[in-house]
Amino acid sequence: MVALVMVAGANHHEPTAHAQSSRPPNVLIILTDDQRAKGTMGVMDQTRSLFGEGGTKYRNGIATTPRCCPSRASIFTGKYVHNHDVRTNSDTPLLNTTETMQYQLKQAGYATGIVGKYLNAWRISPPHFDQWATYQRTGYYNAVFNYNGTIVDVPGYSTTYVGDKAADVLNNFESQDDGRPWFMQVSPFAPHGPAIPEDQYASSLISSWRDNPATAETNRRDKPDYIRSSYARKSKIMLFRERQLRALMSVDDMVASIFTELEALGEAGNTLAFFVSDNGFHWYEHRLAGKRLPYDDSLRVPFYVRWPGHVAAGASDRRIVANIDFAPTVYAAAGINPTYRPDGKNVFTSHRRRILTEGFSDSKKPHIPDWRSLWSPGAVYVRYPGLDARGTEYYTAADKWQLENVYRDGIRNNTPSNEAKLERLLNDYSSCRGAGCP
Ligand SMILES: [Ca+2]
Ligand SMILES: [Ca+2]
Ligand SMILES: [Ca+2]
Repeated sequence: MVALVMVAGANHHEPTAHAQSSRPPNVLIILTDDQRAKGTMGVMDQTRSLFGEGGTKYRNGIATTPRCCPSRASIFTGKYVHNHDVRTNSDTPLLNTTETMQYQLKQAGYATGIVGKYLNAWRISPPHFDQWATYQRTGYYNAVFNYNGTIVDVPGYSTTYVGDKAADVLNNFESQDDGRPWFMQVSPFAPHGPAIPEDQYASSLISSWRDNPATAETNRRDKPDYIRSSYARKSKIMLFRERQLRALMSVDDMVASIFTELEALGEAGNTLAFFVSDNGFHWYEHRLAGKRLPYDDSLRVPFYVRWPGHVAAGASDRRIVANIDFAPTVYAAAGINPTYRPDGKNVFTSHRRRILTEGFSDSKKPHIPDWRSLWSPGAVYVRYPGLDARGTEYYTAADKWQLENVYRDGIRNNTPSNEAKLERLLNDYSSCRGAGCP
């Protein structure tokens, strides 16, 4: 294995001697559940200090399919959903677990661990992990875990338990063989609904909500029928927002505790660490609550990368990056040639103009149809394979709140060549594989 030297984004600097001679890095992915990008990091001072000041913040981080298991399978594999086949939360048996980071890194000599959520509805021990403490039953208090094969009732707060077990697994790896690199995913259930805060944060002050143009959108006649017929109760979402933010306060403590442990073990320096969420969440934007939709509040996730000496500290990067990029980035950093071809790209070297996002219907919310979209910051083209063309959406770069779908009068009537080009790209990308993917 060889360590590559890479420098992210705006703050270009020369690689250090340490970087050039370093061993393959440990890899840590901290993955939250249903944490949207907008308005959630403000309660996470410690995480922003570690990852924002200590690493690079990607402002255009995307979940290519904004839903739990499809997105988590994309993180493990580096593939789009149309190539790993986990389209819904019940499709997890379809995952080929040898085409995952845990399998490929383990084969290359890494110790592998996972603490927290693996894949919903998965009730056996997670394959290709040496150590684990995974939710057998999710929840905030009184969750049930599978800790290295033993079922454990956890009456206390589960986010805290996840942090404690992450420290235990790290200590086990380091005491067994300090020279062996490890891969670990830490994935608390928070701030997924019901987002019950830890007792100490149950009445913590939350900054007051400020409406944005998308939450104030009253005219939705431009949008497809399934959107126009969906309504959320604003008062209910506002209370849920407060619970989510309070639940994130404990995640912030958990992140800090893991880095305290890494420092104590002397491992904080050569650890390539990511902080990300599996999907976004609407807080009343377009009068909607929840995820799974082709709009920015579903797609955008917090996205930070930290690797001292390799990744610029305190930098902000506007390139488009996504859940499918973790595996390719990790393989490059560890100097591993995987036995399969991921669809994503190395975040340190890629320069996309746009990305494919895709949603898949299922019986749980049958009113949400299949969709495919070309996404770039502000300009979005959405097609619904099962709906006629009247459902198509196009939002221009000038309409960053996605308030006025101009497909009918903007694209279709005025710029037919542009529409043909978008349609051709979307068709190509919807079945892309490996290097052919955007
Ligand atoms: Ca989720
Ligand atoms: Ca070590
Ligand atoms: Ca509108």
